[in-house]
Amino acid sequence: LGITACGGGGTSSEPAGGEKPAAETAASGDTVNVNVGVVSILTGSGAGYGEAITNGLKLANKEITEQGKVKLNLLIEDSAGKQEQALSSAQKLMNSDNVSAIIGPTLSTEMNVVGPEADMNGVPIIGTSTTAQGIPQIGDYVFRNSIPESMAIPASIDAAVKAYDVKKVAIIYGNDDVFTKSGFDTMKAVAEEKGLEITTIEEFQKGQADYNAQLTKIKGTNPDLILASALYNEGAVIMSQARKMGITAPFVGGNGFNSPEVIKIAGEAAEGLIVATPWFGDKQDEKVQAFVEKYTAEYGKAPDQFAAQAYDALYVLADAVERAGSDDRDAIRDALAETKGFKGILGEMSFDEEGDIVMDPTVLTIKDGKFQLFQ
Ligand code: 1QQ
Repeated sequence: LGITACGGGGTSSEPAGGEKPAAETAASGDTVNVNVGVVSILTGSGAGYGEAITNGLKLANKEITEQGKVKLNLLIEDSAGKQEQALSSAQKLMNSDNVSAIIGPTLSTEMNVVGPEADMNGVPIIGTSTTAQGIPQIGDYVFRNSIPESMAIPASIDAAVKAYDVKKVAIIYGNDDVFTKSGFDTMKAVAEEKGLEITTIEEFQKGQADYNAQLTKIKGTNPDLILASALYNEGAVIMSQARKMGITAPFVGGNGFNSPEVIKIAGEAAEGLIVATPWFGDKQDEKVQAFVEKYTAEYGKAPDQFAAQAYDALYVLADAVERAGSDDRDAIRDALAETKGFKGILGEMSFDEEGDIVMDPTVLTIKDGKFQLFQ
């Protein structure tokens, strides 16, 4: 894989002398005891993503601890969805808490600053929800188990074009976020590739409340389909305002729309939304249903894609830690890179040579207030 000694792993956080005493590495017998940092959105806009992610991680960790092969101590930090806070949280985890690996952060915008820092420090980091172009390519220590927009968007647009007579599309996207911009790039490229006419391209910013100007323009161009690249807060409001204005064209959304928060906020206006995701909670699969049951019993609501991806990610990490047989950052990174044919609740996944996920998405739609198979 051509791994260089870049950063070398933990130079700043290991005790002087390099090697940790065996007693610190082994909890009891040969159970490897590892500190795992988590950077997630726990407060503010986007906390719906972070809540699902941390719930998924905690549930997985409970089971992993019970199985007793490795012991992961989760140290959870709030990024509030902000780049600077994500970075300072990660620095604290790496430099003071001596973590062997990091799960998160939630947004690609955050990963764009945290990823290079983790890579420089030689700390393996797994994004469980980051879908922008270029995330695993940040460096050898950066992985993700979330399907990139570049794989999901073609699948959802393809399904929409097959189901409806689509010739003209309008695009709306957030121009101040790494993920929403990347999703837009893919949407535009796919539309062009398919020979669809792009009637208008509209932009918005995080936290915007009024989309009247953008939606009026979209309505005037009478598209057959609207492609939206947004996080759930903005995305849901865009859908409700569109329906209130009498826009009836179906929406295709990127990863930001894969949250039940969209249904909570937009209600009926969310009906008909088309997305692509590796997670389908009603899949007739023993492992999936067991997870749904356990999660629902624990948290009083069904898991979403973000919970499922986080749950699988912690198992992928636990598996790598077990194979590494130590808390050494480099050894864990190398074991992670060798993850092939891992069977989780999302299905079977592998990391490619860049640390990106290899897995096919499923196309879903919102029907009767619920994500269902789009067919
Ligand atoms: C990203 C995303 C967001 C929707 C994560 C919550 O996909 O920032 O990459």
